[in-house]
Amino acid sequence: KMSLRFALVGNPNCGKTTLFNEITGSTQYVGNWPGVTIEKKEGKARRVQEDVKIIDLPGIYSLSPYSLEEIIARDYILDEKPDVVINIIDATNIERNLYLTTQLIELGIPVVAALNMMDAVEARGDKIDTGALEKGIGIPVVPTSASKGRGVTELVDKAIQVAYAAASGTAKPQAQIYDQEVEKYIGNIETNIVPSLGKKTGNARWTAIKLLEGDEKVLEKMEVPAAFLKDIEACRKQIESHYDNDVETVIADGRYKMISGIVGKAVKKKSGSGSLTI
Ligand code: GDP
Ligand code: K
Ligand code: MG
Repeated sequence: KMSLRFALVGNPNCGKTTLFNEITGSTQYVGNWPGVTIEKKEGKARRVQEDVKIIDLPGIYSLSPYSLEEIIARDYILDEKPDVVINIIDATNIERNLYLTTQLIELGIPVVAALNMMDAVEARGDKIDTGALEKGIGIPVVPTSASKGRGVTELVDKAIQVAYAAASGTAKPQAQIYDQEVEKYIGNIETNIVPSLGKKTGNARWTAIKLLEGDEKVLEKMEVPAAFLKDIEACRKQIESHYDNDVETVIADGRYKMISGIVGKAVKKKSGSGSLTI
């Protein structure tokens, strides 16, 4: 029997608090994140044999370091290393919500998705093929309706399974989701620069992507030497001239392209209710 820690991550209004309450019941306590007035909630999972602590991270749309909420969530995941991140996806807004999912997966930590608000999807007459979604994003997906208490036990059980699998070292290699041109530079930085950096943060691939994106927090944290900064800048210039666009946009477009491919396969909207009708 292990002591586990799961972090809840999702866009604002995806049902995170409802799910947190449903999982933890009356065991929760509320404080603040150090130095800021953003609420931090923790609790223990009910109805499970294992000792599972649940942390509610701030609602965010992305893991870029532009808002306090994003920085808190990202730093918690990188520095405190929860055993599993439970990513809550608002199924009625799946395409937008999956943007954060692609970034969480990139961190290389165990992630389980809660496909929440499935009752609302069903009420509209839409269908989501969970299997196709799992295959597309490469992580387990559990349908839930937090406000109706549905799927919550299954979700926590799945997260426990994933935690055990991760502890036994059966993690899969990450999918390459960007164009060959972009992957070439990611691979280059991952192999030639990341291993030589004194400090470590995240996994090597994630760090390489962040360096390529010019993520200031990561550049700062890693204390990247000037010679490497020059090499990274050269990679950025190559990408920018190849795509005639800035690197951040090229990388974001890679994520959007992957997401729309997955959504096209997994979501069937009721006839007449949208452009995704198949
Ligand atoms: P948070 O901002 O992510 O913490 O979201 P909340 O838990 O506050 O939920 C936002 C709204 O969605 C509230 O009105 C909830 O009652 C509602 N909600 C949460 N989960 C579900 C669900 O599974 N189905 C439906 N229909 N509504 C939900
Ligand atoms: K809310
Ligand atoms: Mg909330």
